This record gives sequence, C-alpha cells and structure tokens, in this order.
Amino acid sequence: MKDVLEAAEKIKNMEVRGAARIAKFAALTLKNFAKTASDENFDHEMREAAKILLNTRPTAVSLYNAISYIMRYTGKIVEEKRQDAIRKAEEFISWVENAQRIIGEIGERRIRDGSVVMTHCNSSSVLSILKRAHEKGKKIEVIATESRPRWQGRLTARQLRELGIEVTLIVDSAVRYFMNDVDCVLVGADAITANGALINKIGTSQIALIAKESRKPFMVAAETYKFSPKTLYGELVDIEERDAEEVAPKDLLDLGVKVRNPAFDVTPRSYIDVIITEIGVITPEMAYIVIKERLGYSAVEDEIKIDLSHFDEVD
Ligand code: RUB
Repeated sequence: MKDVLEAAEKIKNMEVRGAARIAKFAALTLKNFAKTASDENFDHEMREAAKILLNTRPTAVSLYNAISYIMRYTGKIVEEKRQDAIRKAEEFISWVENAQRIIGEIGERRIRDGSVVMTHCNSSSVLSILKRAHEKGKKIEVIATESRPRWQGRLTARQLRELGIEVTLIVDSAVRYFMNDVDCVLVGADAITANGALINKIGTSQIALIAKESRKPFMVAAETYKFSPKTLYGELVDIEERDAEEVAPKDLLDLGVKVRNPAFDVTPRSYIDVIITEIGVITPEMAYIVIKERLGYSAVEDEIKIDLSHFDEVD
C-alpha cells in the first residue's frame, strides 16, 4: 500500500495534476498494486487502494471513471481477477492516449489558419489540438492566462514555446481586455455533467461569459471519460477548495483575513458552443447520451462496487 499512498500524495500535492494525467496515473498505480495485492484479501485490498486514490482530488471525474472502470474486474479465482484488473487498467490508459490523439485530429479542423486562440489553465487535450494545428502548418497564436493561484498557464506557455507556437501570457483579469484580439477560446475539462455544464479551472466561467458577450466561439476539449455518470443520478460534482496559503501569505492570514480558494467553477451549457471529444464534435446537450451509451454503466452499480459513501475514511 506504500506505493499507493505515495501516488495519492503526488496527486494531492499536484505533482501530478490535470484531469487526464491524474486518471492515467491512478490507473497505472492501481495496475501495479493489482500485481502485488495478496491472494487472501485481493478484493478488500483493491478496494482500499481505490479509496485512497479516490480520496485525493474530488472534482476530476476522470479519476472516478478510471477507478470504477478498473474496479469492475471479474474472475472466478484470484489470479483471473488480478489479470482482469491489470487488463482493464491497461485498457483505460490506452483510452486516454487514443482519445487525446483523436481529439487533436478532430479539434485541429476547428482552428483556422492565422487564428488567435485563448486558453486557460493547462490542458493536455487542448495542447494536443494546438500541436496538431501547428504540425499541419497552420500559423496560430495563443493567448494563455496565468491561471492563479497555481500558475498552470506558465506550464502551457512553456509547452507551447517548446512546440514552436507563438504564445502571449496574460494575467487572469486581462481576459476581457484581450478578447477582441481572439478568434476562439479553447479550454479543457475536469468534468462534464449530465446537463452539459462544464467544470474546469476556476475562472473558466468568466472567460466563457466574456466570449459569449463578444460573440467568440467557446470550445471545450473533453475525452468521454470526463463525463460524469453520477450527475445523471442527481449528484453534484464536488468543487475542490484548496488551502488559503495558495492565495495569501501567512502574515495576512494571521491578521484574520479570510480566503476562499475554489479550484474549479461551473460553466453553464448555454455558454459552450461545442465539446470536442474522441467520438466527435458534439453539443453540450448530448452529454446524457455520452454518459448512457459511451460510459455504458449506471452509477448505482458503481456504488455497489466501490462504496463511495466512505470516501473520507480509509479503514
Ligand atoms: C487542471 C484543469 C485542466 C483540466 C483539463 O486543473 O483545470 O483544465 O484538468 O486538463 P489542476 P486535461 O491543475 O488543478 O489539476 O485536458 O489535461 O485533462
């Protein structure tokens, strides 16, 4: 369990971050754990490992989908279960990799030659689209927000420059100032709910609002494992609230200044033009179909497999 605890810590402290990377990393961790879990207590140990990983960051539904995909392993004897869990983890990891490649191919067609694209935070699917557009010889320029308080925009700016793409870094509050210079906005997703709302890095909804007001297309790059089955059954996506120290120095906090630090916000579907997925470019209204047909299982079944009501307590 030591490796699982270490992996969970890496997700919590954001050494591994971004919804797709978190899901892939959790799948890999669970795969390695399945190889070593004991014969006597295989199911129990797998469930404990799953809970530890799930208990790291609550908003990225990709993590939940990764874990519940693997935890649906079957088999008559332990060795069969072990092999099935390993196979399912590998399948999930391939799903992530293929989806991001296909999103790059499909999404690139939505970026016109000569475009200025605004993005927020740091999304591997967005990067895949921009990389593909650049490789196809399109001349694109990106405006990247800093994405306070954790500065993921700096990562985006660095990665884009490494690809040879023009990039301008702006402070989050300059979004409206620059919106006139932009042809489209392209962001990633932590979760898409059953009613087509987007949950992504805090500030995304303000950008969507400004894009709508300026009549600029607002596009989301989201693999289908970002869609949330639980929301179909009425559950809300938890919005992670992080430490005050990420926002304000200790001396200010010592004065009694209160800080709120939600890591994500909700963008209603009416602000979203399209969602670029690996199964095509869809509208937010199609979220229900994606959850029912693509994810193909019910949250109720999941509750039986992994008891999420005990999310906080690892026994
Ligand atoms: C990352 C974030 C990203 C999405 C999508 O937040 O909001 O936009 O996770 O990323 P954090 P990807 O840095 O807090 O994890 O497309 O790579 O899954």
